[in-house]
Amino acid sequence: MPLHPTSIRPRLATAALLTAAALVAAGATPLAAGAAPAPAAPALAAPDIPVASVKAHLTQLQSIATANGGNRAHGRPGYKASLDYVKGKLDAAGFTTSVKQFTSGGRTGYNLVADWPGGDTNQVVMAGAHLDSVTAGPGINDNGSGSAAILEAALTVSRTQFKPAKHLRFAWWGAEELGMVGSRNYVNSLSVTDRSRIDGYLNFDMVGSPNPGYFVYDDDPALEQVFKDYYGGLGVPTEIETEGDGRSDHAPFKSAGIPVGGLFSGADYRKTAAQAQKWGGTAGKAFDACYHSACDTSANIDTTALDRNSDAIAYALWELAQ
Ligand code: DTR
Ligand code: CA
Ligand code: ZN
Ligand code: ZN
Repeated sequence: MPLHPTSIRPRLATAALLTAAALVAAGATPLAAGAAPAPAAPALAAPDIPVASVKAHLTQLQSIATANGGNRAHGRPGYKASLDYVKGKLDAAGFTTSVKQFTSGGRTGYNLVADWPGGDTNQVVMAGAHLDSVTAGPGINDNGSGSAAILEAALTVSRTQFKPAKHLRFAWWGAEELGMVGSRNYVNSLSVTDRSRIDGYLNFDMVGSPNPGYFVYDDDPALEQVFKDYYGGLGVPTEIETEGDGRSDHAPFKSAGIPVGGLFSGADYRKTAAQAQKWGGTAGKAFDACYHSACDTSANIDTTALDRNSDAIAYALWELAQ
């Protein structure tokens, strides 16, 4: 049984029931007499994601920006160098990677999709983050943070040789800052059947804001709940994400009828006094005062928020995919 009653697409349970019913209708015995059903493998607890490893990826993304005119924007050399960095790590860890090229604004962009071999490809659990920055700066919180967090989650899948029942897929999107171009391109490229195979898409766009809030997308009840469970266990209160509805790469998935969820630590909105009470930080100041600016550097990260959100990502993947 799924952990949560209002689960994302409970197709497995439905399929199992239909199969059993069909067997009974055909006069077959679903189980040999006396044979006990194979016990379900015990669910593995999610691993801790080392925040130092996530920060090491951010250091690399910062260096890439510095070496390429100060940004990692769509159509600029810093974007492709970022993609090559992430792809190199995933290839070495045993992922099946694919780079899809597209054109936007007369410049070439790329999505990177990484599949972890195994699991039921009719039940895909997907995590994504945009890898492009704006041209104004290196984009370390927006969105090196989400990119590095899901990269380290993927590398942890490999390190632990996680063998989930469902199929895991990770994606790094190009040209989000031009209007979710890469993710829209990807969703448009999928057949109706391939779309229906995605049980859930989790989006991580800004998860290390320097004056952080803890926001959970409320688009799908089961995906929302898994993050609330994680934060409930930490004793950290969360709020529903309202700042970015439709403003990131989950939007094309949602429009296509795919359940979406995600985390967000805040952009240019200001933290209220009530939020500073429960989360700490500075009331009256933006969650990320360097949003879309040159100062969105590796100094523009709250390590605690990055750590919690990285661990929450692993928790959600391990819960949803087993
Ligand atoms: N990260 C911003 C877009 C954005 C603003 N608020 C939210 C909330 C949730 C996700 C994304 C956003 C950007 O890419 O510019
Ligand atoms: Ca951690
Ligand atoms: Zn942005
Ligand atoms: Zn962003």
